[in-house]
Amino acid sequence: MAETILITGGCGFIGTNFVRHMLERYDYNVINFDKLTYAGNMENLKDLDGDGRYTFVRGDIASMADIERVFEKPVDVIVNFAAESHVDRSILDPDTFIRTNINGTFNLLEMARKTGLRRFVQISTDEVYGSLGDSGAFREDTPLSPNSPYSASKTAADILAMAYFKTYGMPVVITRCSNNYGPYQFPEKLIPLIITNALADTELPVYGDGLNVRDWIHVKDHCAAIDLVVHKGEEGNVYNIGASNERTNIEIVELVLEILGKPRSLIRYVKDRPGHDRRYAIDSGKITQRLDYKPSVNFSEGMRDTVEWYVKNKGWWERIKTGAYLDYYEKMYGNR
Ligand code: NAD
Ligand code: TDX
Repeated sequence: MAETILITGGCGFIGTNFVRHMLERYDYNVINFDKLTYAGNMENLKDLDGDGRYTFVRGDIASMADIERVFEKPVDVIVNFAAESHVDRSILDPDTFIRTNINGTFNLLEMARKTGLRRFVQISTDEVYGSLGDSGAFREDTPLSPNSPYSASKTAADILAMAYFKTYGMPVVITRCSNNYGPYQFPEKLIPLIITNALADTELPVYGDGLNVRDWIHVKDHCAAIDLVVHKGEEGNVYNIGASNERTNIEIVELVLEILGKPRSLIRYVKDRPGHDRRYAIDSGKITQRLDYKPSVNFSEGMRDTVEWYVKNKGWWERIKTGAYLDYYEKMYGNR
């Protein structure tokens, strides 16, 4: 009988791409468990209606009653994407980050401890390592040093998950990936925000001096790496995931402008993010050597495809940008 994989947060950016990745390649029964916060969008997976291997359950990982409902049938593998994921929102309102990212992960670990399962994959982030200077890259043994309420909550979840491996022998594996880009990313994040603002000929807000560095990976490569970890990762291990594409933020903004043929005059330097991490860079040596990981998307091609996706799927982001998102945008950027 096919195994059941519980994917939490499957209506978000990476979860959507991962649900598709798994159904295209395997025969798992996939349960997508999602609270449908502002960031969750059922429209992303509408075409899976009618696929007998796919079930959507609306639920909150911070509610044990909701989790119990989904565990009425055995679950073999959990991949926990569900999280509040935006650093700026964590600065405005940290509450939900603690609730979902820490208490939610705790609930899933507790349920998995009671029922037993084959694998628990905790999707973490490179932000748990803090910020780098001009050189070097994060390795799995780099000390954890988070700087935002978001990254602190993700760090707490990682430490808890690893404690469940050490104390209860739970089959936990953790992944820490760098900044993702690609289709279905919510337009509050740098790349889709810049693309959609540029398409609408509105200002492109760049924090501080625009020289903070992020290390970009296409979401497809991230999903392929998680697939490797689900099937071949070793219990009790952390795997960093990246694709060696370090860019300053201003380089990213200029690249989007060039692809779209829009003017540099749209750029507006605004007040910096408090506690803004200067540079991230990921050393993916461990997953490359041990699990044969190799990213496949060339950065400039991946960026062109991503811009094209937002051009072709205007309706998807326009619906988002006209709803409650407008209030957030005003609160966030109104007086910067
Ligand atoms: P996202 O914000 O696009 O999606 C999050 C999803 O989780 C949404 O569908 C939302 O409805 C759901 N969710 C939120 N709270 C929930 C709750 N309490 N119960 C159930 N569902 C809930 O996020 P994303 O960018 O797809 O990130 C997914 C995961 O990957 C997160 O854990 C994030 O920390 C991690 N990550 C993201 C990146 C990145 O660049 N986006 C990089 C590294 C790691
Ligand atoms: O309007 C903006 N202007 C700007 O200059 C926004 C939204 C961002 N920025 C800068 C801040 C960062 O240096 O761009 C960079 C990227 O910002 P985000 O897209 O908000 O991503 P980041 O803060 O790096 O975090 C992301 O990567 C790690 C994800 O949102 C996290 O979920 C993931 O863990």
